[in-house]
Amino acid sequence: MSDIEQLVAQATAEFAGIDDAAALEQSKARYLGKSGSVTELLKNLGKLEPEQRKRAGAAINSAKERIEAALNGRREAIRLVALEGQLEAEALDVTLPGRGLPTGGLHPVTRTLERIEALFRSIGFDVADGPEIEDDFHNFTALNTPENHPARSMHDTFYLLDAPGLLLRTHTSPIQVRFMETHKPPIRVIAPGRVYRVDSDATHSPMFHQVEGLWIDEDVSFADLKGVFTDFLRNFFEKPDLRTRFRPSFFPFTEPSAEIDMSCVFCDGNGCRVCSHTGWLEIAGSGMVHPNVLKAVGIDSERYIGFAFGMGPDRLTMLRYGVNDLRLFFDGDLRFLSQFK
Ligand code: 2NM
Repeated sequence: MSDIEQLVAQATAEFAGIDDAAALEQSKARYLGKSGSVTELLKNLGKLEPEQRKRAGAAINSAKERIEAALNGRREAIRLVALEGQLEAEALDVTLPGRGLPTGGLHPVTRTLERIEALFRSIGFDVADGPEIEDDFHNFTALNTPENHPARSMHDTFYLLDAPGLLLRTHTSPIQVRFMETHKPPIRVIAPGRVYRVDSDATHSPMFHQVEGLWIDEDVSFADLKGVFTDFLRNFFEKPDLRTRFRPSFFPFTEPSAEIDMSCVFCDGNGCRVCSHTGWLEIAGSGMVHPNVLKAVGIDSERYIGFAFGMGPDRLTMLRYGVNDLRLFFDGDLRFLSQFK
């Protein structure tokens, strides 16, 4: 074999044994680089006779071409191996199920409030709100609850240390008071919101929710109260056969006053653990608005009369969803809250 053919064989064998791109380029330089073996041969052509130069030139060029072909073949092979490796390393299983986007949801008590609002709006009630920091007049005095009344005691009411005369509202009645101050009868309004009392145990939170309702006109009766509230409960719990009973009670702002019980939504009134085997659940307070309340807001108590009620949407939410601990609503634990999405 001539020197040139040996060079081709050597280069081809050398390339074949390399599987690294950088090493291959170094190897290429030994044959085709500035001072590579093939380049050296070409440089020496000038020393030959024209006839010889022609033949040797053709042989060297042929060798160069074959070495380049071997080089390019090897380059391509190395590139393909690298590509295979990369594809394998970056493989995606497009058949895996998606992880989903974490979406928020409304708090269960918010859902109850919105449900109550929608039901009362459907029978013509307005929905009002007001400040959570109130003054004595709107939280107590206007509601026929005088200066020395026990409900005003430090035990029940959060007073603001730096603002004498201001307190955290203990019920949403001050919303009703403000509404009556600014609207003329007929008045139909519900007042949902947060209220605050110094009280904290398994069944009492220092912050809880209330929804109060008020209907004032010339001829609103206790029978209207019974009809409106019973109808509301039947719609809220989606139980057309739900029954109510009204027991005599006392509130400073209503006369007469009544506690409202409903037939137990778990046993339909037959008696179970939830209703302490009585068949009844206490669900709201109510009554005919006291004339002193109407007088305090400038409504003619000889001409106008009406009913009011107050209920706890936190408890309504517990009953509707079967939750047995009030504190779950205010702990902010997503394992609990995300069950209501
Ligand atoms: C209750 C029970 C009975 C009530 C009274 C008023 C107002 F402002 F008209 F006087 N609003 N809500 C009321 C009456 C609230 O909660 C247990």
